[in-house]
Amino acid sequence: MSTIPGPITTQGLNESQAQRFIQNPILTPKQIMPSSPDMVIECLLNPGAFTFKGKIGLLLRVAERPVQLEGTITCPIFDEAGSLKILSFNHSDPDLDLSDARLIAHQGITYLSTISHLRLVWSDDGVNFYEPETPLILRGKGKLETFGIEDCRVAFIDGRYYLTYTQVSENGVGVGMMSTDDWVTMQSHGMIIPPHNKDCALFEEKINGLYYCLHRPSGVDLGGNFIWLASSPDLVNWGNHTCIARTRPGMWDGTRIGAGCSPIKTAEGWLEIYHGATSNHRYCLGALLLDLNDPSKVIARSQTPIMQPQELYETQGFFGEVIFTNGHIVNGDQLTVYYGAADEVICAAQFSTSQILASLK
Ligand code: MAN
Repeated sequence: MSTIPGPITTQGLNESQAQRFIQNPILTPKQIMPSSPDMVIECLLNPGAFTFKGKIGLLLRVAERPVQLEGTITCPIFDEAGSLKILSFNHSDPDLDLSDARLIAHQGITYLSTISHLRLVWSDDGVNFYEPETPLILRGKGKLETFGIEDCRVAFIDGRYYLTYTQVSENGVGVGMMSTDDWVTMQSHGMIIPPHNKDCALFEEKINGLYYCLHRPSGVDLGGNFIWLASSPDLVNWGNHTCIARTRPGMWDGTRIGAGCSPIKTAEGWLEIYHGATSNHRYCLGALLLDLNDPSKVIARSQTPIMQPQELYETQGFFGEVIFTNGHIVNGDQLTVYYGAADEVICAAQFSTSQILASLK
């Protein structure tokens, strides 16, 4: 991997580990063109990250909605043929619940307040990003993506990039997969894990002859939002599912947890950066260490977060108190974590992998 020039960083007040980029936020909604003139980008968030031909690529999640008119709230959805439809609700409607900025709840049905697509940007230094001359825009397609696609992880396996992302529709939330080797032509592999599931991170090499992934089903009544492990002979058909980490009531990861991107192979085990949230939707980052030979064995787990919302761009925004990652770049001991802050802007922070490992002891 090529060495990317280091950004200037700043350390969080209560953290020994995260060195935030001084340039944060490195991308904001104003820096990207909406997908059509009648749409507004409300949020840029949760990018997948990878290296390709000496550059760093981010696959941004771009969340848009139509220009809002006073007195109404509108939400965009695709129909199965791929045309955009706009649903409109009156603010004075007593059946309307807008208490969560991410959702529009009406008469027992929940819609998303924005619709997301994925957009590719490149960088030579990991800090300044630009769109390619021919933009790569990946939109939801078909009946499983009518509410859009979100939070893409990028894994490099056997010389090919595999994108695992959240497919959202009235049918539920599941994991889709695409692959490419040139970032021009994409091959779709369809839904690889059915609803309700998201946060799917592929291991970048086989273990004992099988591919592995982390994923996050959501239990109904029993169970919860826990991290699971599965294996596969071909990256498409997944089995041997097992729950490897549950939420810890009362702690920073008490209500929901989910994998970041691909586990990092270290001498001590697979290091996975994951998000944990409280019932108040405060999202922090922590780490899990999994056995190299049997990743269903959890060797260690962060007692306290390795990074938590504290800068203004993390505590305030479209949905405040959120640090959410699904993309990082590893360069020796240096780990650059790209993340969505307050569900509105893109930021980055550097860590030392060995320091994270030491914090787990
Ligand atoms: C969800 C995720 C993210 C989002 C967080 C915080 O759990 O899927 O898309 O960033 O909530 O809103």
